[in-house]
Amino acid sequence: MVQRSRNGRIGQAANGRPSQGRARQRAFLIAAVPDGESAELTELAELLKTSGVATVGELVQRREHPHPNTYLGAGKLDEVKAQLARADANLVACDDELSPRQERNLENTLGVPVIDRTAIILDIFAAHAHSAEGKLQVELAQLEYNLARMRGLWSHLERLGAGRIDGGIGTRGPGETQIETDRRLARDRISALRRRLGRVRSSRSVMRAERERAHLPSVALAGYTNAGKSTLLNALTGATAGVRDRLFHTLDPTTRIMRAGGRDYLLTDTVGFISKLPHQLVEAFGATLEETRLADLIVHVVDASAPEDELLMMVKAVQDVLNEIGADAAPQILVLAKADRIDAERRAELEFRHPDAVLVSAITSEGLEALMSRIEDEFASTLREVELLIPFDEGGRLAELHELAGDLKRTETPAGVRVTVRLPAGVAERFERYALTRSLAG
Ligand SMILES: Nc1nc2c(ncn2[C@@H]2O[C@H](COP(=O)(O)OP(=O)(O)OP(=O)(O)O)[C@@H](O)[C@H]2O)c(=O)[nH]1
Ligand SMILES: [Mg+2]
Repeated sequence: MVQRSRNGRIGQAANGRPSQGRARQRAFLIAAVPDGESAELTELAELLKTSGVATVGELVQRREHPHPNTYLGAGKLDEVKAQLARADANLVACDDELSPRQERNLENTLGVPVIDRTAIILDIFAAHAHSAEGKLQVELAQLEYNLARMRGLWSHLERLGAGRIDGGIGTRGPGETQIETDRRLARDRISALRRRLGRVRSSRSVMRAERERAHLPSVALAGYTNAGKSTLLNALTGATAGVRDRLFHTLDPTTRIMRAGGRDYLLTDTVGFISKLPHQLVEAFGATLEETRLADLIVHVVDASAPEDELLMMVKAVQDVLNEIGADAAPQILVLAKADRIDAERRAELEFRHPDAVLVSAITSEGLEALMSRIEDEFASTLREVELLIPFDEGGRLAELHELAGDLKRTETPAGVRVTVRLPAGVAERFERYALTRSLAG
């Protein structure tokens, strides 16, 4: 249930389930879309459904840019107003992030609470966060979002009488005098959250595990939300990461060892992306996104059962976020998942349009072997033969090298164990301080 509570946060209703029968929150969707772009609002409806809100109507205006004051043009707003009454909507949901001014003007004109795409996504993240770190990251993003819109929020909601939707968005609000206090409290809380996140991060178990296994080549699964990333992690490593047909099911990273061709790799599944991913989330989830940024290889998973234009849109949205977080330098493999859902014609089309991609299905196991070989090949193409001298008191390092490569040569010398081994370039760098010589080897 999307609702804004007393301090301006948006959160899931206590039971987290959509209500039965006629939905309590019935949203009318609006969007301003430039010519040539898809006018489909199915994803926004899906996001709302995830938050337990029903969709009862929609209106899309074709315009190059949203109106700076009212998002839609005046004529379209009249139309929306008439349709709201007919559809018996008690909430308007906008497919873009609104400026505080646009949001306020829309509410004044339409007479119902207005919520934007960012608030809806933040709401879902809040409901799906489980770990301490995840919860802190979401709260930070929500506060950043709300801080910008505190001014004047309460008084105009009171004028609207939004309280008539009991328990719905903006039902209660302190008076205008409360605003400055709220803003100060929000800023204090943001600093406190940043400090706590730093502490949680440095002690969290994932990070410890990472440090212990930092010598292994790392592969990050990245992709649009609901693409099938967690399912693929499970299929490739025998893990039991949570899988569900809903948006943003995974928020916390899970890392498992994948064994392929006699070598071990670290495979990490993490939060999914979406188009217009709120920048507040990208910032707040910096530590989580680090897993992707630091990976040696990115496996980009996309749902092959989506129509081609949607598939391209999702690939681009993911690419944009990868660029934004600085994860665009690592090599990538494109994986077309859910192959069991497509017919022969679409299969041929995909092979033609995406010749470098690997088609997989976690259900039939199709393509999993091929994907593992592709991952091996990516690292193999950077293999270097290195000669290392491992001191006797660093036996742990020798064990690591055995995990990395079964075919190493070792001889004992008075100074330590001399090892000749072929390592992927990125991994070899992590052993640089033991290097005796280094030579290129195909
Ligand atoms: N038919 C079919 N369904 C799949 C396949 N892989 C995943 N799914 C389904 O797709 C849905 C989403 O799968 P997840 O693995 O949770 O997707 P995700 O990318 O981790 O999603 P988020 O964590 O929410 O971003 C689930 O209902 C899965 O059962 C597949 O190969 N074939
Ligand atoms: Mg997942």
